[in-house]
Amino acid sequence: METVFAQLSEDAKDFWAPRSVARIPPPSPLVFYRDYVSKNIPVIITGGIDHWPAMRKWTDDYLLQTIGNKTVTVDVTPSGYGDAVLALDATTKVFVQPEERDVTFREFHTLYHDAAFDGIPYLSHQNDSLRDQFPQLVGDVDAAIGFAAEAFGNTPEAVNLWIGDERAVSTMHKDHYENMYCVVRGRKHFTLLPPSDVAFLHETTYPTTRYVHESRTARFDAAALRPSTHPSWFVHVPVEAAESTPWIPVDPLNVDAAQFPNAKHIAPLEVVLEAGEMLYLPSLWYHRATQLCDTVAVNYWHDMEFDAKYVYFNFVHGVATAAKELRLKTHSLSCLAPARVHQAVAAARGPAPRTPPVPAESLLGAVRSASAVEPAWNTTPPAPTRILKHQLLCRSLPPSAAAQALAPSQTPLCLRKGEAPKATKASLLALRRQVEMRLAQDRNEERREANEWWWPPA
Ligand SMILES: O=C(O)CCC(=O)C(=O)O
Repeated sequence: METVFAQLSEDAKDFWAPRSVARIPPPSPLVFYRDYVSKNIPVIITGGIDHWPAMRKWTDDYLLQTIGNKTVTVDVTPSGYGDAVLALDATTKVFVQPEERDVTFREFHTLYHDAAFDGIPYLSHQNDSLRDQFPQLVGDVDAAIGFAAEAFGNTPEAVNLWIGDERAVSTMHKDHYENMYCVVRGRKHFTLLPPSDVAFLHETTYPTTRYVHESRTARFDAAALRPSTHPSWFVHVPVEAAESTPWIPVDPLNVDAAQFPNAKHIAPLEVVLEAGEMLYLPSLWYHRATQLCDTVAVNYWHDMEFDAKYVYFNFVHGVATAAKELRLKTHSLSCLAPARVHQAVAAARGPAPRTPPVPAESLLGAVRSASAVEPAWNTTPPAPTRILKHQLLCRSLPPSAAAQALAPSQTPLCLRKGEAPKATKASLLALRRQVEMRLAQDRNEERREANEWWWPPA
């Protein structure tokens, strides 16, 4: 299997993914679409945001004066690595999110410059943070990058503000967004890998946890707090309704070859984005990001097109996951940690006794009502394909009682990347799979042809 993935990676390098990221002046929408978006290739655009008032205005003094008293959400971590895989002990790894603190921008500024502060603050809230938390600054940047919005065929779904320095790192991950990332001040460093490298990144699903500083533990159940490797920081591991997050444990800049042998095939692209430049970071590309100094940036996330690349990526992702599971199953039991032995024994025993099948009709009903409810992210009713797309990506769970009853442990909503969307996606896909299985069992061709049930009723 490894040779097949290695061949895919070679082919990607030979025929598609560039060996370096080009710099171009602002293109026309047509050229941008033809040469980059449709090919899913990153590019840096120079001179595209020189006209932004932000380029002149966004000094510390101006920001303090304009938004100093505004409440902002700051991500704080002991190590600078928020949204990252963390080893709690020799056998337990978790996906850890940063502690979120609501403070005034002035307080953030003080913490950020305070060498004695016990933590690394990064203003990286996402969730449309520029438009949502900083309306006073919105007029200082363009509402969208014109040529890009036209090429993508939509307006930005989120516009985010990022303020941090070289201490903060966003670890390797991918997004279902087309991303236009603009540096206003400072320098940003990106490490990029094409989606075709998915099999080399050892994606694994980890329990979802969050950092908690010792000064803020009072609101948590002590039994759910685990010590972290930083003496004054804990990790909150929820006991009930635990969620899990698939994430990449490989750091492309510091590969642990013993733990992650497949990562030897990666050849990351490294990009330094200077002030005034913007990176087109194509959807599904894996990326790690940090700052090389004090940096202020704004990015625009646009819905991606769910076309052939999405379908092929899902297939390769699925094959990579299956190959990993197969490798685990065939691995000698004596080499496995106790939990794995447990899993392997359970797998060897085969599936649990069948429970009576849920009638296809009630599953169909659940899916229909899940599809029919308009999601809450937009006041304009989205077109049916948009609903389907969002359900598949699960940025918002249709608040259908039926869907929730079938997936009781999953929490609705979440704009934040890497959180509940995955869980919701899993629940909808699981529903769909169950329905498809029942339909196949029934061999009811008529019902099969009426496959539109997956689409919301007109
Ligand atoms: O700037 C960062 O720290 C992360 C950016 C990122 O992951 C994104 O825009 O998708």
